[in-house]
Amino acid sequence: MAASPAAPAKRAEKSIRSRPALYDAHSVSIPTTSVDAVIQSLKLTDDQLRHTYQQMLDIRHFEEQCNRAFRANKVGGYLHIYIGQEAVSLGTLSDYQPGDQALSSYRDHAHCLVLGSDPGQIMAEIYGKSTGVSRGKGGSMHLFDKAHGFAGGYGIVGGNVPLAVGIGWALKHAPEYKGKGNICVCYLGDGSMNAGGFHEAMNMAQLYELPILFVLENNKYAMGTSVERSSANTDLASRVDSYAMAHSKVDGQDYFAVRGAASPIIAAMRKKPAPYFLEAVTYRYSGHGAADGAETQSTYRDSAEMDVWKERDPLRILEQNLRDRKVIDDDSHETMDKKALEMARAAAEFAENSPVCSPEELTQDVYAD
Ligand SMILES: Cc1ncc(C[n+]2csc(CCOP(=O)(O)OP(=O)(O)O)c2C)c(N)n1
Ligand SMILES: [Mg+2]
Repeated sequence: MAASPAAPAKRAEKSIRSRPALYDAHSVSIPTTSVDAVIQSLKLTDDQLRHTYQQMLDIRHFEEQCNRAFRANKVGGYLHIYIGQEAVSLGTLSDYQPGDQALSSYRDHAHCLVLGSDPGQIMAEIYGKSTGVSRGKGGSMHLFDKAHGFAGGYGIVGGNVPLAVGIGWALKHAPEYKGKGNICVCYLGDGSMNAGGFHEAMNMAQLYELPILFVLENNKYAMGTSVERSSANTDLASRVDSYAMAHSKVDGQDYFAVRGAASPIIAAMRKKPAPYFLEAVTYRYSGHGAADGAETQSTYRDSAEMDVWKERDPLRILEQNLRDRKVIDDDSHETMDKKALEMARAAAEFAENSPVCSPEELTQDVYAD
């Protein structure tokens, strides 16, 4: 008997309010992490932990500054804010070594900052100024900084994933990179997992055993479309089973959970190249883009859901962990917070005072016939 057409119709009618709740990170099965075990096994010193916290504060203040700049009409083009997801990039890039490469989607400011790009040059790029990391021609979505191992942010959803395969191949086989133990870290959103190129890339990465850590930043939405509305199998990491790729899931709000998972994977990958798929379950506190204003209300996320996730703010979780261990206190916290705010303001000032591209520069560094 032919399948009834009722099922797809019913699926299409499903209200966004009636979807199964993925309200908290624990509704998916994620192993809990012992912070002390991570600190001990990685031998993290108090100075290193303070540096990590400073980096997270830097990302938060930088993104807030971007938001203010956007509202003041300083930003040319799109702006996608990373607030809420900070622990993911930080936890997976803390083991960066020179020669490693990272690439991400258009939500790319944090990745570039963590890798050590100059905040002023990142902000200048976001403003579209010629002092920007891509000389003002890429904007917020297309940061690029070869010197710091950032192989780009990409505006085409999933477009960076096949590129990571090329980079992974070069790191494993090209004479100038081969044998150095370098890896590629490729960030992707849940929205890229149904694109054809994603599946081709997973297959090739595994087939050729390339040193690529794929980091899925599962913030549960692709613009206004939830994972439940777009994916037949919502256990996203498990989908790379089809390609025989190793995978796991972590709590993307907890720096120590992400770092505790990523560090041993990266260490193993440096010794013996092979890909790994790490799903970080996280949440963006802002709207999809700065223009959609969905921080406080939304047509696709209800406020109860947003409130639950804001309780699990990665910055507050890291702060509490470090206060509990007496690594930071009120005074040091205030000093670090001020430093981050000043960094973000100085970056904006640099961008503000930088020139736009001259007409001659517009045709430089672009392909022409
Ligand atoms: C190939 C392609 N299709 C559609 C779009 C439009 N688009 C821009 S962002 C986006 C959502 C992507 O969501 P996700 O991958 O989950 O990343 P997030 O924004 O959540 O970080 C879409 C569909 C695009 N940029 N590229
Ligand atoms: Mg998403």
